[in-house]
Amino acid sequence: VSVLCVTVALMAVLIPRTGEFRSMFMEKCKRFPENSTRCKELLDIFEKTYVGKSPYYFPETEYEPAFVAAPFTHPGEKTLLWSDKGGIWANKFSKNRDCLVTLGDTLLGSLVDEETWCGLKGLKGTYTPFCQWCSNNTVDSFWTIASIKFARHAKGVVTAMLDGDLREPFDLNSFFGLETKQLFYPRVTTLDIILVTDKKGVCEKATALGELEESLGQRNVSYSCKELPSSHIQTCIDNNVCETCWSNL
Ligand code: N1C
Repeated sequence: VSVLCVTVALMAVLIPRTGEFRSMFMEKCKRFPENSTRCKELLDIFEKTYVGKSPYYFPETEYEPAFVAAPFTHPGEKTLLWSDKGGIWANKFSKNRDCLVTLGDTLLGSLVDEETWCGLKGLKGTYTPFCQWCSNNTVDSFWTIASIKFARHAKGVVTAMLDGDLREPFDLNSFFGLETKQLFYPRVTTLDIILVTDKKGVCEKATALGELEESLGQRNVSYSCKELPSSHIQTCIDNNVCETCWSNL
């Protein structure tokens, strides 16, 4: 690879994407009419978190002001967690109706869902291409603190949708794994696991689920697990059925 190519690639990577990031943030924010007058203020607070700083080894606590400015306002009883491809069904199930709420449905979560952002030490602006090259970066740190806070906001019976076609439907080291560790009795009474699959007996087979049940038990949180075909979930969405989609089974 010639020196020229490396230089061009490096320059492309170092071009700030501030304008794009700002317009995306403002556009998504305005989808929440109750907050539309505060979008610019929220954007300033969010940018202030990382602009001019290194993208890596980024402490989660830096995002605290953003969560103070845009705290979770949904009822904790409506919390819907997910992992991996379970997220596809969780998001379909929660979107555009007054039923359960995923982190991606909340104001802050939705603003940065599927986005990448970071700063560079001593430079202005928002960058995107290299933000996630190292661990504990601006993006991972955001999802870490957001997941912790979202799970701590949860109350009563909490639901989680997981991909039941995987041999292990989740990893304890995932964001979902981290969320489960924030569930404590009496604030949270039960974690209802919904395994999206056409198969039967997956609840009993997965080692990770056994470990989850045990860890919840240590915090006096009950555990339940059900296998549900995606066609059944789709029927519930089509007929505007909420938790009775599985609680009546
Ligand atoms: O590690 P995961 O997901 O199992 O965590 C999912 C879990 C959910 O319950 C959410 O509440 O953590 C929360 N969450 C998000 O809502 C979210 N939206 C987008 C965690 N991560 C989220 N993302 C991005 O997907 C983010 O960039 C992160 O790195 C991935 C996590 O996907 P996963 O491993 O399938």
